[in-house]
Amino acid sequence: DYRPTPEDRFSFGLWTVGWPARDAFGDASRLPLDPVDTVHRLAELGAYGVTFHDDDLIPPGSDEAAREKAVARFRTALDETGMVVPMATTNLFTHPVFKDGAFTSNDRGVRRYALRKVMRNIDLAAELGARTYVMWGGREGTESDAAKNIPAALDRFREAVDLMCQYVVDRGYDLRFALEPKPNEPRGDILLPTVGHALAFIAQLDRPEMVGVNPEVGHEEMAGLNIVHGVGQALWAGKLFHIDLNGQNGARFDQDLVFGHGNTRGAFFLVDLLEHGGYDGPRHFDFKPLRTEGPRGVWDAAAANMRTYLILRERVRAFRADPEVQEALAAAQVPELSLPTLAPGETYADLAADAFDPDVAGARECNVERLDQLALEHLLGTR
Ligand code: 3MF
Ligand code: MG
Ligand code: MG
Ligand code: MG
Repeated sequence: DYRPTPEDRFSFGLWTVGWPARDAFGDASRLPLDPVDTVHRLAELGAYGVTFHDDDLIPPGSDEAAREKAVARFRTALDETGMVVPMATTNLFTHPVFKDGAFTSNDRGVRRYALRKVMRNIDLAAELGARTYVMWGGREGTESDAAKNIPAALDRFREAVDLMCQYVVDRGYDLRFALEPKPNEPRGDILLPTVGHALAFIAQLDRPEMVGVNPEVGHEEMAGLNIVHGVGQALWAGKLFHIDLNGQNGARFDQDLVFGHGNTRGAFFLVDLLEHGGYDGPRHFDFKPLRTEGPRGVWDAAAANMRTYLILRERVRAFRADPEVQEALAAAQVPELSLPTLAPGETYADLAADAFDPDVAGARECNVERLDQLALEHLLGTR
């Protein structure tokens, strides 16, 4: 009956259901939520975890006493519900101080302030048991390339990530970082725009083993890219530390729809990859309930993310178990790709002995259409 349980490891950001639906053209259409209520509601719905930006939990400008009170209330809610905090992150984008970037602001004082803000929230993340710390550089970018030296910005980005890794090591925290790529919005162009850019950046760090990626479905699709390929390459590189699931309809503004609302076929193949590709981390939803919705719609949407994931999980399992699919996969030579191109003991010199007719191979049928229709029919629930 698609009822989520903590074993499914579904998590939500406080900022998702808590989004008051203020956008670039309109005022808030909903009231803000109390994080404590959010933890209780999410637990009732079957989630296991909740994530936050520092400012989601501790309203900016809070004094020490208000900060401690907010954290204590949140901790009590976690204890009462058994909810965990698998991930935390920093808001380095709302306050105007970050308008030209945080780690990559041209202003050195801003960069130093951003690092202090991150370190402070890393302490809280570790205290609350988080194992992943996400870095989304929403303001690290440009509208005018006259105003930013990109290689210098990447030097500063690397300096910041290296420093934060050093901080975690020095403190002895059991925490890894996950960079979240996004091509644009709020900046015209954002640094580390795709999973591929982020993976290449990680290779340049002092401690690459401590840093992975947090791909978001909608972010890759905004760039016109295939999220299954991005997540597949992250998994292949051992870098899928976390994931932001949501829905998006192609290359346009960041929609943050419910998971599966948008590119549903992509969602089907993504669940197949997550379930069968060796990812065992949280299934984290980073979505926004539609601005049209009130309190009922907000929780309908939260539940819909998990229900859709579970439906798709059932569908991909049925797809894999279907004997006709097995046969169609074989007919499309899908298992053959897992065989190394050279046999054990062979060298490239052995290739010369092959009797191979490219014209015959060129004329072979790849049998993709039947397989793809079987996938679609499983997705549509007709098989
Ligand atoms: C923006 C995002 C961010 C990140 C978050 C870190 C506000 O498009 O996706 O959400 O996910 O900052 O997890
Ligand atoms: Mg996003
Ligand atoms: Mg998004
Ligand atoms: Mg996100």
